[in-house]
Amino acid sequence: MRKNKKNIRGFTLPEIIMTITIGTIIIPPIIIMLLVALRAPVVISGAIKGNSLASDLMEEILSKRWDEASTGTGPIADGIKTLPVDLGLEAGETRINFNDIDDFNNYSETPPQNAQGIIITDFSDYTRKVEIFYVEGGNSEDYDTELSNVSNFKKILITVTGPNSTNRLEAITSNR
Ligand SMILES: [Ca+2]
Repeated sequence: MRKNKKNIRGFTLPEIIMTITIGTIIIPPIIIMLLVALRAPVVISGAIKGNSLASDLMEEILSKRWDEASTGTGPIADGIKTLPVDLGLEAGETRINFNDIDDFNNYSETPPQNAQGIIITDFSDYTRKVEIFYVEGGNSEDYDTELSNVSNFKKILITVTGPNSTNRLEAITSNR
């Protein structure tokens, strides 16, 4: 019996050589590109770092009581609120024992520290500054004008300055 060789079709030598040649040219650059992509460090922009530093500090500040005189049982009366000229830390207080929001007024740190006063690594060229002041708030919705008298609203303004970025974060807190 004779096999019909016409139906048995393999690759010719020129086809094999052509395939190997094309593979040799195309595949190495693709592998190199993949390796470079996998080894490339993740670059986080200065603005994102600044935003993260601002958010962290805002969270810490908001966790404090509204005023030195606040007891956690509700709003306090005007007569015992910290006067605008006295907004800031009380005698003997340092960062690790700040206990109310306005202790952070005029606070500045370079490099940034965490709530325990420990320097946050990788942010040595960043500065965080905080301003706290009374605003009208409420129905007036004036959250930008600094008042010279007490009110039921304090504004927190955080500015983070980095080598190539500036981030500002604001919040309003009410007498609680
Ligand atoms: Ca305090």
